[in-house]
Amino acid sequence: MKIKRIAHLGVVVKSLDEALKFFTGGLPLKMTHTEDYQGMRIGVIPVGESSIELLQDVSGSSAVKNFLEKNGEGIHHIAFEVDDIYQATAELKEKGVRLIDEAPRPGAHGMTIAFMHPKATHGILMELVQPSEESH
Ligand code: CMX
Repeated sequence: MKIKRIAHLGVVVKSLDEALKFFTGGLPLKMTHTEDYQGMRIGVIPVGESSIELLQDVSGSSAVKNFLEKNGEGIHHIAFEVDDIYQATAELKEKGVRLIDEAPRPGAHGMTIAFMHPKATHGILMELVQPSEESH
């Protein structure tokens, strides 16, 4: 498995609009696009070769809802870009690393993704991503 870069840091926020006042008003950054994905509103803010992915729950039952209730706003996950996500998940499985997604699945922004379980990664939710031609 080859990890190429940190693709993004996922940050859970209560309100994307409110958070942008700091991330693009306070910091000299720009949001390049938003996407509605599985009950979340996601805002992507490039930072060099990586980005910050702001995640707002809009459905009341998304994957970030529990996290926000338990922990409040903050860093939710770190995503690594790999060159071959099928090979990467197979390798991790073989090494006994607990995966949330045993098989890679379609994620936001046209990426193929797979999450490892935070109990297997020293308390950090980690995602593997592999961009496709349509990814942004
Ligand atoms: N970072 C670190 N630990 C986390 C965590 C996170 N983001 N989310 C949950 N945990 C920990 C909890 O603290 C809990 O630990 P304890 O048992 O010690 O209390 C344990 O993991 C289980 O958490 P939970 O709240 O009981 O269970 P959830 O129903 O919230 O499920 C998880 C947690 C990680 C399995 C689930 O959120 C998941 O499947 N996540 C993957 C998908 C995802 O997060 N998508 C959102 C990002 C958008 C995208 O897809 O890019």
